Amino acid sequence: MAEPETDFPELNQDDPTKDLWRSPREDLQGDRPPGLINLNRYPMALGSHGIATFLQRPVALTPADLMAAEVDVALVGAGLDFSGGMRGAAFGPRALRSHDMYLPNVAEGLPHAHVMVDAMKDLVIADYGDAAVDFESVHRSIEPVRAIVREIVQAGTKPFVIGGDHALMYPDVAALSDVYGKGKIGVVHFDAHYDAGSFGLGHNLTHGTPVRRLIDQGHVSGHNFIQVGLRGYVPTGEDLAYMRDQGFRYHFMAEVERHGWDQVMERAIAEALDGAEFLYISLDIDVLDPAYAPGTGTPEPGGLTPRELFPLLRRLGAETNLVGMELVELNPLVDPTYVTPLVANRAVREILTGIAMRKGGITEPHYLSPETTDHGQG
Ligand SMILES: [Mn+2]
Repeated sequence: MAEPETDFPELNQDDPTKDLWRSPREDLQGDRPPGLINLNRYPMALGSHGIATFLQRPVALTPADLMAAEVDVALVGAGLDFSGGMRGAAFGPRALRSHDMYLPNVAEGLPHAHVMVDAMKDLVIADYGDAAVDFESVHRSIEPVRAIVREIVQAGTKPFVIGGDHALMYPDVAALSDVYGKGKIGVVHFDAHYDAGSFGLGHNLTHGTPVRRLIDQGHVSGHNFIQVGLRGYVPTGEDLAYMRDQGFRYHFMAEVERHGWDQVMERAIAEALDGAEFLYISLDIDVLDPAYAPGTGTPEPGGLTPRELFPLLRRLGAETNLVGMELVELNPLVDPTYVTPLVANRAVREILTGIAMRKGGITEPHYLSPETTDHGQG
C-alpha cells in the first residue's frame, strides 16, 4: 500500500509566527551598559523568596554581559521535552530555579562542608535565561540551542545547560566541538540508559540517540564516552556490540555490584584524565535511583545514591579540565514532592564546588577538608 500523502509542506513560510520563538527582542541591548542584572531588591532572602533565578544568581542576557562581568559559569535553560514521548521536562529549568534553599550573599559565605570552598563567592555565576526552543519540533530546536551554547563558550564562560530532555546532548556537545574542535571533547555521561540507539520511530534525534549522532559526525570518539550508571534492560546485543566496537568506556551498575562504588569512581576519574583534552558532564537525573529522583520520564530502579554521585561530580570539577555540563530529564510534573529538583540543585552545586576548588588550586585526588573530617584532625 502506498504511503498516504499530505498535500502541504511541513512549514508554512508565510506564517508570521514562524521564527518569533527564536527572534530576540530588538531592545535587548538598548542603552544598558553590559554586565550582570540583579533582579532582586534585597541582598538577603530565602530561596523561596524574590524573583527565581538559577541559584539566585544575577541575570545575563547577551554575550557582552558575560564578557563584561567575566562570568565563569552561565546556566541556561533549554525546555525541550518532546523527543521521548514524555512531556514535563520542559519545566526542569523552572523547577531548578525555584528550588534553591540557600541564603545568598551571606557576608561570611556558605562553603561546601566537605571541602570548605564557596563556589558562590569564588566564581562569577549567571542565569543566562532560556534557549529558544520550537515547541513543535525537536529538529528545528537543534540549531538555536547549539548557537546559544556556542555563544556562551565563545564568551569564555562554561555553559551549564538545564534541560529539557536528553536530545539536548547533541546540540550541546556539538556546540563545544564547534569551538574546541572535533574529537577534542570527552563526555562523562551519567545515565541509567545508553542513549546510543540508531533511531526512534524514524527520527534521527530523540532522547535515546544523541550519543550515536555525535559519534556519527565525529564530534566525540567512542573512546571518549565514559558512561556511568547503566542498568535495566537496554542496551541489548547489537547496540552493546556497537558500544564495544567504538571503544566506549562504560560502567554498568553490574560493575558497581561486583567491585563497589569507590573502585568504579576511581576508574571513571582515571578514564576522564586519559583521553580528551576538554571534558563535559552529561547528567541524566535518572542515573539516580528513583527513590531520590522520581521526577523523571524513564525512571529505572536500582540506581546510584546522591552520596555516590556527588563526590564524583565534585571530583570531575576539581580534578579534570571540565568545560561545561548539562542536567537533563528533570521532570517536576511527575514528582509530587520536591525531592528531585532539590537533589538536582545539589548536583549542580557539587560540580560548581569542584570548579571553584580547581580555580583555587585544590586539585589533589579526592580532597576533603581537614576541618570537617576526623574531628578536625584530618
Ligand atoms: Mn538519557
